[in-house]
Amino acid sequence: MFDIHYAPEVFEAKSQNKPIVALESTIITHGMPYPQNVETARQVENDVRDAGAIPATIAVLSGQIHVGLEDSALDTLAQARDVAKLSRADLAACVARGGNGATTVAATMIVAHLAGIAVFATGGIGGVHRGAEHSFDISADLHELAQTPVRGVCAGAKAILDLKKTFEVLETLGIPVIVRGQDTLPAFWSAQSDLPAPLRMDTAQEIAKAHQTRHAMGIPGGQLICNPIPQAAEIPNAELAPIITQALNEAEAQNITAKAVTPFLLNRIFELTQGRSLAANITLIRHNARFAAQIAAEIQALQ
Ligand code: PSU
Ligand code: MN
Repeated sequence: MFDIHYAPEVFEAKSQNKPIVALESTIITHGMPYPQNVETARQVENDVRDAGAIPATIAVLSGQIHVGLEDSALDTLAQARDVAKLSRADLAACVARGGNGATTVAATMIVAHLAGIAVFATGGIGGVHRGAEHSFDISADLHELAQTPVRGVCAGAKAILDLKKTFEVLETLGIPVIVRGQDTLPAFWSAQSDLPAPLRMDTAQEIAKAHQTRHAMGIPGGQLICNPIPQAAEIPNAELAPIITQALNEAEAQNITAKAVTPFLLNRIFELTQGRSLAANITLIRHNARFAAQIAAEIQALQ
């Protein structure tokens, strides 16, 4: 039906019980322009290695599920223009048809779980879009976190979303939202939002323990760890808010819907900030990768 192709270093890490961090690939194909996308993907993998774990970037290539992408596969993916954006709804169809696809947070979690990987890193998760009361646009990432036992490190939900509604839904779904080292939720490109942190923990060890306890109690689903962007790299909320509003208005005027919404907004904000949003995005994903590696190592140590 399907098989999983492991990159050699991931295969070895699995057999030696080394900590592994899964990485999504939609950020490469739909979240960043070429060549920054491929450069960032490699840097992020090296950040995971430097922090003591093995990176496993996940994608579907010619119908085969890849866990860990070798250089040539990553290059192909980063430059290809016909790569599908895969979430829970389309992952299996892409495999069945022999297609190429990049995995969102939701699909990355599904594959990570199949591969026995406990932790993933991303930039920002999907969530409840502004105006969701009309569009019903709520990312499948949220329901995935509720049911699949993989822990994710992000810099918050992307600030293009309705953050208040996003965190309400996370609470409704019973997903622990843990903020690292501060009492407010971060807002992706900004270190601070005006929303309180549902839970605060300051070390990877505490987070790993919370994970183990949930698992031991038989509570299904994952955990979301919000790791604020380092202050020096942030774009403050006040500065970004009018730009996000402009991008949202343009999306509405151009009738952008469904899967196209997030990539459209990220690209417009990149243009409107003259690339500053991309620089911030690169810093935060690298920061998340390092913390995810520490959490993966702590989980491994507890087992
Ligand atoms: N984080 C980024 N850039 C991205 C994404 C996350 O910094 O492009 C992707 C992730 O793959 C996430 C997806 O799962 O956007 C959410 O898309 P949607 O809102 O259509 O569910
Ligand atoms: Mn959506």
